[in-house]
Amino acid sequence: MLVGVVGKPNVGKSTLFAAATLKDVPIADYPFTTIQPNIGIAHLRTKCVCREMGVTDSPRNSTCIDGVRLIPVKIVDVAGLVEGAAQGRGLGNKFLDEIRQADALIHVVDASGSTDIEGRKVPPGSHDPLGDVAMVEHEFDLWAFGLLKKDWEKVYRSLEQSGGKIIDHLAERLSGLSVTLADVELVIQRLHLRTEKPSMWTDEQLLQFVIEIRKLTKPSLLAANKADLPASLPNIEKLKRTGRKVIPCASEAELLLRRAAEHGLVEYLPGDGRFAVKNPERLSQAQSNALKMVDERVMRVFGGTGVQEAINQAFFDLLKAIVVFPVEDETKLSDKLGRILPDAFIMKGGSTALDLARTVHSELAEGFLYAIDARNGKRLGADHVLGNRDIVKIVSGGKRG
Ligand SMILES: Nc1nc2c(ncn2[C@@H]2O[C@H](COP(=O)(O)OP(=O)(O)O)[C@@H](O)[C@H]2O)c(=O)[nH]1
Ligand SMILES: [Mg+2]
Repeated sequence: MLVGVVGKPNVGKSTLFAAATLKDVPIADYPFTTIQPNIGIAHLRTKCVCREMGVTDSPRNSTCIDGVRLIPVKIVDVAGLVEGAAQGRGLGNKFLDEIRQADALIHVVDASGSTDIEGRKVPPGSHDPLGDVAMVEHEFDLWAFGLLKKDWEKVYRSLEQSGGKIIDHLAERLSGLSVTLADVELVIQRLHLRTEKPSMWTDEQLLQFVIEIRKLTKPSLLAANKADLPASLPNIEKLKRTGRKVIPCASEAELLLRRAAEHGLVEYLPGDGRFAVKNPERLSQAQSNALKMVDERVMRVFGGTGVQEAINQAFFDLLKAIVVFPVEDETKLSDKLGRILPDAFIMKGGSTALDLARTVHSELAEGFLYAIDARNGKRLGADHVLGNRDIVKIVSGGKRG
């Protein structure tokens, strides 16, 4: 699962990305390989099961601080998108290439309205961020539309002659966008498009098709950034009135807090609703003022900077992710080496006990016999759907079972 950070230029995408991927707490070097420069490791924040189970854990693939489990996830900082990107303007092609891989999007918006549609500075409050959201999404749609439209006639002619299926063609053409055959089928059904006669589809219908495909396969939330600026308040309300998921964000404040925490100046965990200054005498006047501003304009108004909230909601709400704790000893909640609750895995909602076995090790899955719910000792079958924060032992007849 990969979450993309998108938006027009100068809204604070890179600031949010930097804040989200900064290692401000002592975190182990997880074995993430082949990371591209714009892909970083952020963390999901979730209540650990250690306290509920009355154990002191020794995490390996994640971190546990005061009962808060921080689990690594990948996010990608996508190039800014401008009008005309679908025709290759600006970094358009780069943008569209990077966004392909994302399963969900954090769409960053300059809620303060202090940048125009191209991202140039204008007086705060003078630009309407609603238009920016529409522009970015429209460019994506135009690009996907272009992808289908370029040889549309040739395609439907040959399909109508050969009896081939338009659904297969569409799924194939969009596969690079992580769109599946089932996604295509669902959208076609919803729009009542006639699959036997694609030649009858109008441009509007084809555009509607890509719009629905985007909504289904790239679900997004709006990070209403620069929320610390007073001009943001009315725009945040306006954005919320669209009915979309909106999270007020102050990325710069989050970056400041994480850096201050890293240097031991404040006590702050990403996603906390407040922070505490540790040694006031170590702060310069400027640092002290900056922290005071963050407290007054961000923490007290919004109850947090919103950055961690945006990441959490992208995974938990948009992607319906769950966290599962696999263990090898269901009574001690440990692995073979005695490490308590060593791993926390993020899995797609609807994942089964067998899916978990696959995630842990392919041999575990091959020899899968059953699983055990460590909370109550109950046996779970291969297709038992796991719940959030389940603690599970896999019993396998394989070598590693
Ligand atoms: N006031 C305020 N400014 C911010 C915030 N986040 C980013 N900025 C500023 O917005 C500008 C653009 O930020 P950047 O992250 O480079 O934007 P990007 O082009 O979308 O990646 C910079 O001057 C940032 O300092 C924020 O939360 N509040
Ligand atoms: Mg940037």
